[in-house]
This record gives sequence, C-alpha cells and structure tokens, in this order.
Amino acid sequence: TVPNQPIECVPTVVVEDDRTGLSVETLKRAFQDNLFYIQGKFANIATQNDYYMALAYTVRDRLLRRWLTTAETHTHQGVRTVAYLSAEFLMGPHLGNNLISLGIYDEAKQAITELGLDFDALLQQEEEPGLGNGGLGRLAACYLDSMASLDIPSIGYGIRYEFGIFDQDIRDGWQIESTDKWLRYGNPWEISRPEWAVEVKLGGHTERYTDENGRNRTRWIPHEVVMGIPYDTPILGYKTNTATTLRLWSAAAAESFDFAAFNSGDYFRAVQQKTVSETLTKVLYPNDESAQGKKLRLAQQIFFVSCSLQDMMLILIRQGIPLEQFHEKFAVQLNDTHPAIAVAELMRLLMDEHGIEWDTAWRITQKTLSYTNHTLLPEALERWGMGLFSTLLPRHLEIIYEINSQFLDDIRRKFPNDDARLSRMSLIDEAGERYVRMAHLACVGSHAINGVAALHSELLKQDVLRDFYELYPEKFSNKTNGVTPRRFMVLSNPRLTNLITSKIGDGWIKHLDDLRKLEAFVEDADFRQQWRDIKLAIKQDLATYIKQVNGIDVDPTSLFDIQAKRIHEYKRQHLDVLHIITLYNRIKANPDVHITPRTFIFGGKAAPGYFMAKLIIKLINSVGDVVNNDPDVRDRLKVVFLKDYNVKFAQRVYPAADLSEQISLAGKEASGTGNMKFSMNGSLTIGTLDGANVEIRDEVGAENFFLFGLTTPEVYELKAKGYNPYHYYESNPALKAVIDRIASGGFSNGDTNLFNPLVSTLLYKDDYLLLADYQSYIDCQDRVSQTYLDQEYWTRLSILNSARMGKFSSDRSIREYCEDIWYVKPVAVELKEYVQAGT
Ligand code: CJB
Repeated sequence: TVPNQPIECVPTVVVEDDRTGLSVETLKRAFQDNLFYIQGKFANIATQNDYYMALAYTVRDRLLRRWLTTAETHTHQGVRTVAYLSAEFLMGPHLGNNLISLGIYDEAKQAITELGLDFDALLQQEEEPGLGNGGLGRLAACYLDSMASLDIPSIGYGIRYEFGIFDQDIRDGWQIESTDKWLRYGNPWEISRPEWAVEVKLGGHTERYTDENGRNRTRWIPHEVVMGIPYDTPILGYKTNTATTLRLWSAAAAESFDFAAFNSGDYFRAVQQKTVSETLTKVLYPNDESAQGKKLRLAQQIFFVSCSLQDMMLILIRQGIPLEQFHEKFAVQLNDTHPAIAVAELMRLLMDEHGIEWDTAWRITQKTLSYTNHTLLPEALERWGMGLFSTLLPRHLEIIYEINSQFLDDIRRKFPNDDARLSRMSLIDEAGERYVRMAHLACVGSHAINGVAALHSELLKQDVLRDFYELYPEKFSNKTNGVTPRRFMVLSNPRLTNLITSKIGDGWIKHLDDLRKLEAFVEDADFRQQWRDIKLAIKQDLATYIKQVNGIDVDPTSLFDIQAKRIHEYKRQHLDVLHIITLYNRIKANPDVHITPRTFIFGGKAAPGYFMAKLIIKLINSVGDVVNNDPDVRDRLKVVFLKDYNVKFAQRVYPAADLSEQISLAGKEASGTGNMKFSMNGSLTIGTLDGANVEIRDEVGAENFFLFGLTTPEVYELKAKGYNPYHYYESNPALKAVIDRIASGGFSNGDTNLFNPLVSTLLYKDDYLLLADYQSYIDCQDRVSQTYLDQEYWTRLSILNSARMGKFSSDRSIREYCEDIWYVKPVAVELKEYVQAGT
C-alpha cells in the first residue's frame, strides 16, 4: 500500500473511555496514563512540563472526535469554507481555552488538585505560540475562535515559525531581545501531516510551449523547490461540537540530500540545501506596521500562500470537484497584504497547473478573494522592488503585468485622459525605482475590500484607497474588529465572569449583547461593592507579580493606569510619560499638592530595529527610576514597565486596569483591539477619536469615556497650515518644564545626550502631534483623577463600560463577514455514536 492512501477499517473506540470521558475520575486516570505512556515518566522524576504535557494530551484526546467529525461533516456536505490567510496567528496558550470550550475547566482543576498538583502552575507552564507581532495576529486568533464557536466551516492558514516573536528582557532600562524557543519542549497541540505536503517553486525562468490541444501555455522552470509540511492544530468552538483547523506550514528541503553532491563525496554541500530551505520558516519578522522589502519575507509570503491554495485545490480534487467551482467551495480572506500574492498565485495555479483559461481563472480569483486593510501608515504599505520580485517570482510578475494591462485599460475607459490617475493606480509604482504595489494587487484581485473600524474604513475611501473607491465603490465596506469574550473575559477574568453570570446567567458568553442586562444592577450598592472587591483583588495579584518581577511596591488601591500594546511613536506611549512628568513636576513644586495616587503600568515590545521605540522604553524606565525612588513623591506615583508582554501576560493585565490608555493620534490607529479587551473588563478609557475608540464611545456613552485631543479633520488642518511644535513648547510653561526636565538630564543622571533624539524630534518635527495634544490630555487626566476619588461613581462607570461592550465581540464581526463578504452559513456538527469494539 502507498503510505498516504487512507485505508478503511472498523472503528473500535468505545463510547466513553479514558480518552473521551469528562468526569473528574476519568480525567485523573487519563492524566496519569499520559504521564506514563506519552511522557514516559514515573511521578517521582516528572517535571512541571511533563505534567503540563500529560494534561494537554488529556485535553487534546477530548477534542479529537469533534475535530475529525467536523472535517468529515464539512466534506460530506460540500459547503463553502472560509480560508483565513494570515502571516500571523497570535493564538496565546491553548490549554485553558480548550478547557473552557469543552466545559470542563472546573473538572480538570479538581482532578489536578486532587492529584496534589498546582493547576494554575500547569496552565502557566504552557509556552505560548507567539506567531504574531500584535493586533493583526491576535485578531486572526480571535476570528478563528469566533468562526468555530459560530459553527462556520473554516480553516486558518499560516506559517509555523520555528521562532516566534522575540522574548523581551529589560537590562539597565533597555530592551534586550532573545529568541523565542517555543517548540523546545514539544508542542502537544499540533499534528503534522507529512502525507499532505506540497511543493513550492522559487526563482528560475519561464518558457512558452504548445500543449497537446494546441494551446499556448507557460511553464515555470524554478531555480529551487521547497516542500511545505502542514501542521494542524484543532480550534474548538465554545460549547459546540465544531472544531476547525489552524494549518501552519513548515518549510523543508524537497530532497533531503542532493544525491549528485552526495555521490561525489561532498556530504556537507549535500546537506546544505536542506538548511537553506528550512530557513524559510525559521523566524517571524518582528516589525509591526513597517514593511522592509526583504527577500526572505517575500519568500515566506509566497510559500504559505502557495501551500494553502494548493491544499485547497487538493481537497477539491480528492473529492472529484472541478476547479472551476473553486470559488463556490472557498472564500479566501487576505489578512492585510501579506498574503496578497494569492491574486497572482491563484491565477497561476488555475492556468499553468490546471489548464484553465485566463478569463475563467480571473473570474474565479475575484470571486474567491477578499482583502482586509489594517493600516493607514504609509510605511506599512507593502511594495516589492522589481529586481527582487522578478528574481524570486518571474511567473507571477508576468501575470501581474497582464492583470495590470487589463486593469489600466479599464481605468482608461472609465476615466479617459487621466494619466495621473493611471500612474497613481497602476500595480507597478514607476516613479523612480520600480515596485510592485501589493495593496493595489489585493484591491484589483478581490471582490471585497474592508477596513477594521468605521473611521478607518472612511479614511481608506477618502485617502489611501480613494482611487479604488471611485473605481469600485461596491467593493468597499467596514467590518469593525471584535475580540473573543471567551479568552478575554471567561478565561482571563473568572472572578468577574462568575459575578456577571450570577446576575444574568451565562448566555452573554455567546451573545455578548446580553451584558446590557447588567445595567439593571448599576444602582445596586451590594453589586457595586462586589464589582469593586473583585477589581481590587485582581489588582492585588498584579501588585504581587510586580513586586516579584520588578521589585517595585505598588499600592493596589491606587488608580491602575495601563498602556499595553506594541511600542510605536504613533501610539504615543511618550505622551503618557509627559503626563507622568507633569505630575512629578507638580509634586516637586509643592510636595503637599493633592495627587490621586496612580500606578502607571506599561507593557509592549519595540521592533528590534526601531531606535525611537526602544528609546521610549528606556525613557519609561528612567522616569520610573526617578519617580519611584524620590521621597517627595511619597509613593503616590509609581511607574512600572512590565517586560515580555504577550498574550498570556495580557490576560492578567486587562482585568487589572482602572484606566486604559488609547491615545494614538487621531487617524493613525486603524482600530485597536486592546481598547475593547480593557473596557469589557470594566476599565474606563482615556482616548482620542481614533480607530474603534469612536465606536466604543458611541456605545458606552460620551459621559462614560474620557475624550481628549484633536479630531482627524483637525489633524489634517493643522498639518496643512504648517505645524510648529516649538510654538506649543514655548507658550505652555508646564509643557516646557516637562521637556526641559528630560532634556537637562533629569532622568539620565545629568546626561543631556541620551534622550536628545526624542526631545528634538518632539520640538522640531513631532509627526504625531504630541505637543499639540498635550494640554488637552493633561486636562482630561485631571478629570480622571478627580472622578476616581468618588469610588461609587467610578464603579458605576466601570459597570456601564462592561455592560455596553456587546458590539465588540468578534462573533459580531464574523457574522458580518459571513453575511456581506463570504456568503458562508453555519453548519451543525452532530457527533455520531462510536461503534463498540468488536461489533
Ligand atoms: N496592525 O498589528 C498590526 N500590524 C500591522 O502591520 C498593521 C496593522 C493592527 O491591526 C489591528 C487589527 O486590525 C488593528 O486593531 C490595529 O489598529 C492595527 O494597528
């Protein structure tokens, strides 16, 4: 028999056994069994990781029947499936989430505790798969959770990076990066499927030939062929039988050995090719919101896109479905432009590999693909230098030229004599060095284009994609981001979850709009007290952690003011710092001044090559060193930078916030999703009218949101008339004192050089208008401090914030994608009875 041919046999698994049973007793037996048979350890030598693995396998066993039945159901019903293509999936730890989805969190906890082990420590043991940078990758993960929970046939396709986002340490206030060896101790959640490997071509040249039917065809003779091996992870929906798949591709050499070199005795050269191929999926590029144009990055993109499209085709071919029906069977979502090469690759596969004519292939491609834009920042818009592109993807370039030629003809018909428009819209940037514009390719090749918050989608239409909107207004829509309440409330905030559920039942976990029912309890003083007690207890836990890790004492009754996200100038962590120094200056001017005690907490990674972002981290830590240790401050202010912020850690941080900082310059943050996670957990927001903040404020009510700063039109106007940051510095004494304290070495032991790049950027450039927004921010922060003094009032606002966050469930987002873009409907998965052994 051929190894990858399925062989039918009689199922012999019994109805309920140690691999499926959900009772505490069964879980205990299964755990001990796995420790012995899978980890191969007696308890006396087992490590914490062995115990974690034993529990993970216990849980995975319980997913498998749902997982396989889901795949079988979707195949048999021949339904349309969503394929979510993303270069990043920031999944976070799987164990706790799967326990919640299975509904056996408490049973597992009891089983592990009765065996004398620390359940929480086992959850913490999981090394999270950090296969993403920030919001974009985490959104993909939330969407997988929602698609599974809503029974939507779906599959996530991405890259199995051997090293995910770097681990961050802080030394002497600076960020230090180290490699993230997440696979070091094994990954119990994935199953590799080498029998479904596919080949990806790179480099080389193309040739024309005439096929047996006399048609002119093109053949690609690659320089190199790399294998893609799929690794599958189950994604179980919340309290449903649907378990979908995250399929990540790992690169391997097509031939383990170059036999010619091997036979000539050059063993090392023979093995070298293997190393080169495997480099492809070695490491995640750690740049968020910036495109670098590196060859390896383009190779990663074509690699996972080609693997995924070939995989979809094989799924159809195995079922005897003609590829002319590709778009009826798959809706392929492009998560930003990272997978946009799919436009050319789908065309190539359909035409060159499967003999479909151009016009049919183009119709299939456009009906299949849709594109989500995630950013307005010009530096994040991907374009590839022509030299690089033609060397790596010669055939794709030919296809792109042909698409472009037809596309430009189309524009000429609709907008005659408008050469400026043609050059603005062309898929090729011809001004100076030539580039392929990936966002343009995605727009032309897709039937739908969306932004990720109402404001962002409007700005796309008015600005970045304006020409495309004028050409195809019908393609554009908005799909405001959402986040999963399973991970970011139920799993990360069990205390609040229990309180909410005790009042309104647990329906809200799947229907987040039900949180509105909490409004009925706002005037209930007992309820408010319970709400406050829970927040305080969570803050106490974080304070303990901060003491352990940072060695800083923080007061859990102080206002926890948190900014946690990637470090970026447009996100303006340094505006937050200007506020801290303003308060510090007030204390230095008068130590007895009234100050609402605050703990300023920051978390986030800077791209390793982003100097200014790294300097902002250094500034936060330097200000902390001074403020935390100045006796005049009398512990009223504390500044803490939490290192190595990731999903696992974020789950502890969101529930602990009183105040969430969402202070990007208006018009810069596409949506934000941390803003939603904080607010769901009862923190109030201080924010600008940017991204989804606008909609959050609409939902929670203007009176429950601390708004400050310029609006987007005001930003445009100010920039148009010529922005001069120095003017704000000169004319505002408090601001001047803050900047002067930094510039004069007040946080650098007198060194006036250290922060000079930051100071001079602010004074003479200030692209993100910190100085323009400074006074408005400080006034707003003063209102925050005042409001916090009235704890009863603050608690009301906190409850209302949670209660009104229903819109921001990723379930709502996914329903909108299903209805407007994918045309995919839920499919119920029924678990069949197992056949008893021997029957
Ligand atoms: N985003 O995380 C990234 N990386 C990028 O390269 C571009 C955008 C973020 O995507 C999130 C999900 O849509 C947005 O909420 C966020 O505003 C955006 O910065």
